[in-house]
Parts: sequence; structure tokens; C-alpha cells
Amino acid sequence: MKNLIRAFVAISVVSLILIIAINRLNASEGFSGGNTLTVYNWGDYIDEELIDRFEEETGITIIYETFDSNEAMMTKVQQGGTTYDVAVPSEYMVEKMKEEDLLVELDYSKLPNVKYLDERFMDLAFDPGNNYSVPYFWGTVGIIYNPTLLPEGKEITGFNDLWDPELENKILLIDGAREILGMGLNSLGYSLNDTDEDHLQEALTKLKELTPNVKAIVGDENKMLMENNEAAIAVGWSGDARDIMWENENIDYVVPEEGSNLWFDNFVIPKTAQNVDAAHQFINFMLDPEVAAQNTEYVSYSTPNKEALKYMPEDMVNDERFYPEPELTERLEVYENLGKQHLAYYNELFLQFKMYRK
Ligand code: SPD
Repeated sequence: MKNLIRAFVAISVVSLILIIAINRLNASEGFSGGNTLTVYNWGDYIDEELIDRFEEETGITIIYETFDSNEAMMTKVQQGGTTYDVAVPSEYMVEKMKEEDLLVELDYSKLPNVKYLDERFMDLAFDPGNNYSVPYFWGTVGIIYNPTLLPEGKEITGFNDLWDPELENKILLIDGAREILGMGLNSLGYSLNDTDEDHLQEALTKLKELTPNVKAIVGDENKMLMENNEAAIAVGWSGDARDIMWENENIDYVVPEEGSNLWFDNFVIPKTAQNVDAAHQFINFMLDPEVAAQNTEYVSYSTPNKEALKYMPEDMVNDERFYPEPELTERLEVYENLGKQHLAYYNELFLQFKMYRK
């Protein structure tokens, strides 16, 4: 009897060890299989009709979750509570995720539609060779404004125009530490990747001086507020400007003359993935030119898919505010991964700015 109990205990221990080992392997290498796919994307960043279409065509069920900042996305992926199969970080976060060994290497034999992407958006410094990421949308940070709600004769060409006392309570700011600290730094002539603490403190002081003009610090609600003429100006992402313009014809968008940010959002497969095959299938589906065109028309951001441009309305593709010439993009800066310590400092200063407003 004793031997029987010993054998039972031994089998149970071995089984438990095997289960734990398989789970670990799945989590670190990306298990391929199953019929669901968990996608983690920015809010308002896909035509949901395409999710239905992918499900119908493949029989794979998508669990779709959204985030509103790179930092929030990173925290959830790191926690590992939800096993995301596809996520959409911006460039500096791709670099950080790579550094922390959180990403699965992409299998290009499963991504034939990559050929439709413009080479201009491939092989960028944050992921040489695109081993871990493929571009989804790109854009700039700029000033979305409604000339009809500005004081008579007021022109908006750069960040420094926003400190005008006549703009009291008229400005919305996007809720992003890099974006807003970047605006403070650019307005002072510094780089938006500056890590000099004196420069960053100077930027914070300058941002505090903007406080009387700031109506709110917002996420995707900026669109509704600008559409309804509830604010005159919003510092935000280019695609939001395009989206607001569909609803409010008075809206204009300018890339600040002092310089600003050029950004890229990208598909990646986190190591938490449970369905690496389906993740590739989904990414490849989204890169199909007709799918990308439909998605771009819906989302309003700028697509890196060269072939998709052929399926889109000409006025959209030829609008230089959203598809600027390389001469403009070349003078903009891409966020660099500044490292844990500096990123934490940016977040801390942004929090101080938000608290100062209260
Ligand atoms: N509503 C979705 C907006 C996504 C924009 N991503 C911009 C990231 C810039 N770092």
C-alpha cells in the first residue's frame, strides 16, 4: 500500500512539474494553437467591421482590448495576467519591449503582405530588420485648431503661439508624458529626447505657465470636444485631426515650426502569446492593401501601406498635413527609448504638471 501511495505521489509531482514547464514554455516562446486571438490596441484604432471579417474568414475568435498609452500597455503585458497575442506599441516602446525580452521574433514566411509596406517605414532604428515589429500607422504630434474660435487675427504656426494670454481656457492637451514634456522641450529649442534634468525642469516651469490656457488633459475625448466647438485648440496626434475634420469643417492642423514628434505604431507579438500562428494571420490580414485602405479611411491615421493608398480617396492621400513630404518629416524627431530612469523622470514631471493644474 505504501509503495502505491509513493508511486501516486511521484506521478503527481512529475505531472505538476511538466504542467508548469509547458506553461512557462508557452509564455516565453509563444505557443501556437487554439482558436482565439487576444488583440491589444489603442482605443479608436481599428474599423471593427474588419474584426468581424477576420473572424468570419478564419473561424478565429478575437478578444479585443484597448489601452490609451504605451506605458499602460507595457504594464499590462509585463504583468502577464492577460496573454496578449498581438499588441500595438509605438517605436520607443518596441525598443523597450525588445530590451526586456518581451517579444516573439516575427516569421516573415507567414507575412507575405509585408511587401505592400513602403520601404520608407521599414528597417528603422528602433527595430533594425523589423525582426519584431511591422508598422501599422504613423503620424506627427501637432496643433489641431479651429480658426473660428480664435481671437481675431490670431495665427497658429508653432507651440509658442499657445502661451498667448488671449487663449485662456481654450486648449486641450493629449494625456501623454512624452508628448507634453516634448512640447515643453521643443518650445524652448531643446530636443524631445533631452535627458538633461535642468532642461526638463525648465520645460516643466514653462508648462506650468501654460496652465491658465489649458482647459483639459484628455485622451480620445479630444475629438468629441473639438467636433462640438467646445475647445479651440488641441495638442495631439495628426490622425485625430483628420478624424475631427470629417465632423467639423472649420478644423485645421499644423506641425509646429519649432519641431515636433514623428511617430510609428507597430504590430508586435508579445511572448505571452498563446496563438502565434493566428497572430501572424491577423497581422497579415491587416496588411492586405484593401483591408488597410478600409481601415485607414475609418481610423483616419496615415498608413505606411503603399499599395493601400491606391484604394483611398485622392484628397486623403494628397493632403500634405497627413502625408507630409520627406522634407518635413526629416526635420522631426522620433522618440528614443530613454531608459527606465529617464522615462520615470518624464512621467514624474508630467504628473507634477497635472497636479499643479488642480
Ligand atoms: N486613438 C488612437 C491613437 C493612437 C495614436 N498613437 C500615437 C502614439 C504616439 N506615440
